[in-house]
Amino acid sequence: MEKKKYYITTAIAYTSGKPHIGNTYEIVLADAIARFKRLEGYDVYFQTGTDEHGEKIELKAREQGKTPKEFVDEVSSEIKKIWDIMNTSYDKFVRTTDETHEKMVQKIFKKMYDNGDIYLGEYKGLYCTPCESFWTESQLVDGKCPDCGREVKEASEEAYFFKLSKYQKKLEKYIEENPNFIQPDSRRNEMLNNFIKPGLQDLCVSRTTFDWGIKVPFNDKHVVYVWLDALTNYITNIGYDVDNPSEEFKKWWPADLHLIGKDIVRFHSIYWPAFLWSLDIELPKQIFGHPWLLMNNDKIGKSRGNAIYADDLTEKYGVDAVRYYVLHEIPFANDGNLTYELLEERYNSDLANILGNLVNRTISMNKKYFNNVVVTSDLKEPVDDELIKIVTHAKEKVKTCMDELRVADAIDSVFEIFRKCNKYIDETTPWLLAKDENKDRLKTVLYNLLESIRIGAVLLSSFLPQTAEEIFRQLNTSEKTLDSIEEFGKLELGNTLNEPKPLFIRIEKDK
Ligand code: ME8
Repeated sequence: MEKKKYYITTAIAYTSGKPHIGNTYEIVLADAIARFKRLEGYDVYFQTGTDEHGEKIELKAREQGKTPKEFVDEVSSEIKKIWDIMNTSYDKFVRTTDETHEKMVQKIFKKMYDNGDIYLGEYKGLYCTPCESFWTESQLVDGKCPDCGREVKEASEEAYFFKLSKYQKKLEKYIEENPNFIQPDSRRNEMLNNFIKPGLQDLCVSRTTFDWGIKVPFNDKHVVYVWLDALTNYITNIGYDVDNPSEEFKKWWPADLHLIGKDIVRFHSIYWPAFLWSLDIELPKQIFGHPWLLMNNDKIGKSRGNAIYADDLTEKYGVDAVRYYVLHEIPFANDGNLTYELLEERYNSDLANILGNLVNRTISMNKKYFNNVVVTSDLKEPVDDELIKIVTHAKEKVKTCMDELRVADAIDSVFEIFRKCNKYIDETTPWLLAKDENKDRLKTVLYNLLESIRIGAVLLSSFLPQTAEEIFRQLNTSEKTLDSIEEFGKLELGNTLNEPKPLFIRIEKDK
């Protein structure tokens, strides 16, 4: 049977500077979803990359005495490096300065012009340079940019416009009829009620005030608006062509999920559908606007001096600890908070204690009592059934959470296994069984623990891939698939475990 496909994208990050831990959250979240889909047997294509044009980037490059291209080359590779440090399994890292992308954006612009959706006009408005956005008077908050709170300036220019207004009714109807198109619901309602229903104005899609962008193909005084340039990355990099879309494009499009932050849902759920309709292309299946990570309950930003970077954190705590924190602490629809205290607390209590200690204790006991060999017996007790029930049900729970993109809840469901195992140790007291020379019962207990840990590791592998691999290594098992946890008991009898090795070393408070 042909595998079902799953195409997932993240936002492409601005190459204006090094991405902070908030930006990094998104790629880790997407990675967990992509890995889980692969585990489920989907043919996954996971795309990420960088958004490299625009006035802000041109200015930053100038500040540093570099050409825009030199500057974006550096920042883009820095971003890619962080995505790699975080062990993210993207299939393609795209850049909007790639020639194929640039050429296709020009063709797209021309197609929209030829079909009458783009026309030449004059733009007068209030412009926020850092956000590359024009605003109307009524959209400003205290006279400032509603997105970043900075000053806006009057600007007027000859410009091309996209007929966004033409698509308003169609968009309203589409979003109302497809409640899952924009998620979570709070974002969907915000889009409908605050932006779409009050009316959509035509969108200015070219600029003449700076150079660093893709030239409008038939009028090179103009560069293409960054959001038209950026959004189309989702199709230009999978072989879209205006006249003759490739087989690759037909295979992957429509995207199953555009994973983006809450601040850019507007661009993805209003401009993007209209652009796609103009090109006569189907809409993506879902746009998910994830919440933000805050630092000490404050917005993370370089100008605030509180930016934290993933590489600094991983150096101190390890990659999987940082992955665990961001995946676990940011709930489905509300912002999450990062503090060093909470990070260290989670590290010690969840990773070092509940998980690390469990694995270490279990493998050490098996070494001590059975010389590292995996054994079992027929001696069962009701307390085993309770454990087995929780462990075998976890898969469905995790799957349900992941289908709804409730990743933090999914991790909790995996940890329920480890919590239950710890309780099972307290209930069965293996050291007393050993003392009483109740070896057969001890065999069952240790097998149940080792097998539960294996099942937990299979489910953990999408979130903490290195940790899961290390558990498999210590268990010396090749049973790592989702199928292998359908039933309890697949851990190979007679295998010799590897030496126990702590997964996470506790952080001492005063260090
Ligand atoms: O918006 N917590 O790029 P970007 C979580 N180039 N996510 C955060 C965050 C935080 N504190 N801060 C930012 C852009 N993000 C455009 C995208 S897509 C066609 C173009 C998220 O580098 C933000 O919401 O400013 C966005 O999804 C991503 O990081 C990249 O942000």
